[in-house]
Amino acid sequence: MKSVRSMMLTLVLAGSFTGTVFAKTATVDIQPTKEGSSVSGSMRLEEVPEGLKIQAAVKGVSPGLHGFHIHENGACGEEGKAAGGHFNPDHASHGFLLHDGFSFAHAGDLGNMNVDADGTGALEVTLPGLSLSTGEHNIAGKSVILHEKEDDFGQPTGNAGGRIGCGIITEE
Ligand SMILES: [Cu+2]
Repeated sequence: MKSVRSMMLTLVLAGSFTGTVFAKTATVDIQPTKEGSSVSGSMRLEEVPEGLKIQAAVKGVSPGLHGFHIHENGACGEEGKAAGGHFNPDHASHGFLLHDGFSFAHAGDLGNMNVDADGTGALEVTLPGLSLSTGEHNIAGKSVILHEKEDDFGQPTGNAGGRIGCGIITEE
């Protein structure tokens, strides 16, 4: 009995150790979609036990709320249109993922980035269920889009207008 117990303890310890060492991370370099635009930013993503931790910061953006989403294609061309629609593997309607979950929001519906009078904005959120490694909610290689206008959560995509910033989620 004693040896079985110690073996189980070893397995548990090995599991948590592995989880710590191999927690996946990714970064995004947010670039302007149009020449002459001052928009820039970065984002860091990290798998944590509660989900996927996202830390984003932008600058050179007009003050106010700007829709901020994960889009389905890992591409930023054509003024951001190449990124395609919102990442939406569940074929859900548009919403706010943190509040509405995968059944009532696109998996890419991060909501809005609030930009201050000095043109900078930051967002930090942990989203349960998103991943950089496995399952249908894996967002590695997808794109991040910063929109011209506020996401008002209207259908079908939040009326956030043009795409002013874009970057690709790149695993480290
Ligand atoms: Cu979008």
